[in-house]
Amino acid sequence: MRTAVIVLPTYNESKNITEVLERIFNVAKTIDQWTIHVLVVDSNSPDKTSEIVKKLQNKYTSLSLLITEKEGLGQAYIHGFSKALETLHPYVLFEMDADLSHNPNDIPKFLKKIEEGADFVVGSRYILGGSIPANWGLHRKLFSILGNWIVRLGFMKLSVTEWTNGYRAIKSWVVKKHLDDLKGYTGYVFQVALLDNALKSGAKIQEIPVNFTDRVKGSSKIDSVEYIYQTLKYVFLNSSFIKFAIVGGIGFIIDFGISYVFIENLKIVVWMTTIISAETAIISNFYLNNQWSFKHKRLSRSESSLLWSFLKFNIIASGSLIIQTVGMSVTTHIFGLEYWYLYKVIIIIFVIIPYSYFFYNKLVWKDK
Ligand SMILES: Nc1nc2c(ncn2[C@@H]2O[C@H](COP(=O)(O)OP(=O)(O)OP(=O)(O)O)[C@@H](O)[C@H]2O)c(=O)[nH]1
Ligand SMILES: [Mg+2]
Repeated sequence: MRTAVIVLPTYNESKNITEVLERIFNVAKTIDQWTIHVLVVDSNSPDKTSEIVKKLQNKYTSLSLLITEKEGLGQAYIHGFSKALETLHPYVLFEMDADLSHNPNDIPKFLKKIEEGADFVVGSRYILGGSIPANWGLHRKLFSILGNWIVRLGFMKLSVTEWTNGYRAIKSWVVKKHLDDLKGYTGYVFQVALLDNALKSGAKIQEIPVNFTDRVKGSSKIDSVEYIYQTLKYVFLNSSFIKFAIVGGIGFIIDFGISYVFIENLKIVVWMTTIISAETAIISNFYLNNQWSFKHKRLSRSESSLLWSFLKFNIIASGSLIIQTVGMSVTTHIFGLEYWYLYKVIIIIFVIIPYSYFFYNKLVWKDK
């Protein structure tokens, strides 16, 4: 029988811990094919959550406790995952809040997805059937919805609707592979970092709908301002899409710079200038994207297909040029020349960038 370990981080959850454990173990009784074990990771809660857990260990044999320093949610998960992997050899690790916001009755649905082949199951509040609490105030709703959209767009990974909710089932190999990379993410941003790492390593992600209920007892530990800052910082530093856009910007400067010097100072003919400047920008874009934007899918030098990939890159880039030429001709023909720069910016942002990002991912730096 396979083992699933539910890692339950707690900080001052003395009012919730008894009920959440009771509900988890009640559900566990109904699951035949899996052994369910719970590991509570308590960050030395002043309200003595750990004392309650110790007493409950007499009642539940599959209940472990790890007491850590108070270093944030991410650190609690890192310690909990490490301990679970070392001592319990699970096939699957669960993340779950201890404040009853996550319904233990959903556990079998997560396991079913794992059985069907998923590596990483996300409990999503934003797919059909999922929900955030109706009684949340407008700012809390906006904070949650917009936050998730910013991450989705920042990574240009629209297929994953939920980045921040910590109700997940993850195969052990995924966690093992990334535990060292995640050590720097001590707070709630750990959740975004773990999912991003899993996606980059080619883990198969599946979502199931979950209804998130507001905590009734105890208080929230989240520091919203710090959380927003850490999340935006993470997305900015780790998004292939943002890096790809920056590389495109560098390419533009190279193209423009060479054209300027060649035409203005060296008096070289325009057609030759354009070939040299555009191709230099393409080479720079290819190199920087390979080394930086798509480094998790980097094409190795020894690969005989490197040249072929570069050729495909050139074809896609030529496509951009054609789209831009046609787009500019059409828009200026219809609306006149007055605002040509506006049309150019719109075409680049809404057509060229998505087009090239899509095809580079599909044809050059293919998803694993
Ligand atoms: N071990 C440990 N657990 C933590 C820490 N911070 C938060 N938690 C736990 O992580 C889970 C989620 O934290 P919450 O404060 O409920 O955060 P939230 O769910 O985003 O916000 P609310 O539900 O509105 O309170 C809860 O079980 C907390 O007890 C920490 O530093 N250490
Ligand atoms: Mg909560």
